[in-house]
Amino acid sequence: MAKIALITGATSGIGAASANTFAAEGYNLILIARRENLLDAQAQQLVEQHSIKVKKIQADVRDKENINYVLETLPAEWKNVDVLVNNAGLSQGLDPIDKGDTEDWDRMIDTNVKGLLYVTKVVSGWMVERKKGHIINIGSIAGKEVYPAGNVYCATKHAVDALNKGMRIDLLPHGIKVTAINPGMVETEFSIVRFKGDENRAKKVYDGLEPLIAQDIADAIWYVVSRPAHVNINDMLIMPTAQATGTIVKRN
Ligand code: NDP
Ligand code: 8X3
Repeated sequence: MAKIALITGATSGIGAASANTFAAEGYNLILIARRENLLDAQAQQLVEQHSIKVKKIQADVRDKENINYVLETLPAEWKNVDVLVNNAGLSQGLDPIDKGDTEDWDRMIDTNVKGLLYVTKVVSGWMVERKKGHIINIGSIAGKEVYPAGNVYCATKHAVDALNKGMRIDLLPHGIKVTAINPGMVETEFSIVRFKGDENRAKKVYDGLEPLIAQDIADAIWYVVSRPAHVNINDMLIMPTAQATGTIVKRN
């Protein structure tokens, strides 16, 4: 029987590339994101190209009641999730702490931390029942260090780092693998979202250097998922060659 991967934030960037990779490996997919048109187009492409099954869930991971409802009402066969990729996330704004917008802070904390928790609570419960599964948490270099004006985004990714460790301890008795994938700069919609649609400012982030692409991270996810049963990759930090730390980069 085909394995199942559930990917949050599947309509763009790392989540979309991961969906393609898992589909190419023959996984059936549960895809969660808010933009229904993108979800529809992506599901159609994956089904046509890879002859897999896709369950689309148009939902906001911040909506606790709805996330519980849409997951708990899935048909039983879709609850046999082998891999959960907690990827939905965002940065909003890049301001010093005294200038930050509290709505941006709420959006980041609610999505990157609470949304991840709401999905994990339900899906890890299914994994505990089956005594198997693998949870991949998408953290960041921002979860390993703090950079100027990164304050709240960095705090959310440090929380993901802590949760990744906590999940591994709690789920150890049940044989469930837990891995953090921590990327540096990946050119996706991330910077466009961070700068609220300002595409010029977003482009400048990657000026004069070669950033990672979403597929680089999807490849890393597939690497950790495809290790033998006795091997767990706890944590992976992946940077463009042109990036040494969160802020030190080499531009041509
Ligand atoms: P994108 O903006 O390209 O993709 C983000 C995805 O998350 C989209 O599919 C979006 O879909 C979804 N999403 C956002 N908010 C919600 C929500 N409330 N509910 C459901 N889905 C949501 O960015 P990336 O692919 O780069 O980001 C993916 C993850 O990688 C994030 O956690 C990010 O923090 C992390 N990361 C990114 C790095 C980078 O440089 N790009 C570096 C390090 C980590 P929709 O809008 O349809 O809901
Ligand atoms: C995204 C990478 O360096 O912009 O998590 O924080 S960074």
